[in-house]
Amino acid sequence: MPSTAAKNLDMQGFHIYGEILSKDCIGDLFKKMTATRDFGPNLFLSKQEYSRQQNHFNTNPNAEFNFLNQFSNELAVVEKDKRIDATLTEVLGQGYEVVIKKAVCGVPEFWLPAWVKEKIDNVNVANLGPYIKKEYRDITYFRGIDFHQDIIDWPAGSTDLDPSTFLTLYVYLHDVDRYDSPLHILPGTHRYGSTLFPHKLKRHEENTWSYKDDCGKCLDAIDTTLTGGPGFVGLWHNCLLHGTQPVKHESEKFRLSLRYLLAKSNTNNEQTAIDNINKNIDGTLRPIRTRRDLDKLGKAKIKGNIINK
Ligand SMILES: O=C(O)CCC(=O)C(=O)O
Ligand SMILES: [Fe+2]
Repeated sequence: MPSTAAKNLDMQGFHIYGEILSKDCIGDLFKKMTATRDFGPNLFLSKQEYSRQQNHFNTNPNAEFNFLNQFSNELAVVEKDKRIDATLTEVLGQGYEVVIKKAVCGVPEFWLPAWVKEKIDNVNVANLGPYIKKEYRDITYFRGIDFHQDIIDWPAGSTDLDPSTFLTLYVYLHDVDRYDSPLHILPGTHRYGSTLFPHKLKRHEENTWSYKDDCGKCLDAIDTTLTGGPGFVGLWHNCLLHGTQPVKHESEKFRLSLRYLLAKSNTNNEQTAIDNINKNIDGTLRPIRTRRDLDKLGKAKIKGNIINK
């Protein structure tokens, strides 16, 4: 019998554990993380430094250049959690892999230089990496990201692993309320598999969206906001639509969270829950192309933001 978590991933495309991790351990980690650098306007390049760059590529953390590497002991509270490990072992099988783990930072408006505000105005993936000083790009900084699927980063040929098995695990490190750029997820939208970004979404009531895939199939989804406290954990399928609005606090508060991308190992040939979940998906799981919003330099050529409307 599949566990509740596996059933939720199948039926809804996500599973919420809630605030399951030790508040003391998470609080300690958060304190250490925030003490390492001056989280604020000083993270940004000058306009002149920015304009010397050729493109917007390679501005995200990787395995080696990664803020989380200094916290491997503290991260045991997540990585050795028996409940999370049980789900991942059931869904992805023994020896599941961490494709990438990173810290994600939701940036408040007052950090932004005026020229950056102008550049990201109405951009749907406000990944601030290209505007951040190189030494601080070991974290991903967002000013919100429009509804997307995490498979957006993994078109065919981009990895040796099988992206249809990827799951994203998010951990909140402090209280995340509706103004702290909480995640918004659209339950059930994983069912159409991978579709092209920007997605075909129309709001027809305050909280209800109609979602069309690239073949014309249509479903309704209720916008679900993941607010929660320190140690809150959520897990979702690579094709689930989700996004964030910018931090709306006018205080100095910013959001710092953990994001793990997990995968079934190539050496695991056993049938696991993810294979059953993916059998119920009516669409492509190995997209050739995932987005049409970027130009050759990786800069946004299509503007307009759905989640902020
Ligand atoms: O934390 C954010 O604002 C972005 C969340 C997200 O969708 C991601 O990291 O994939
Ligand atoms: Fe995402």
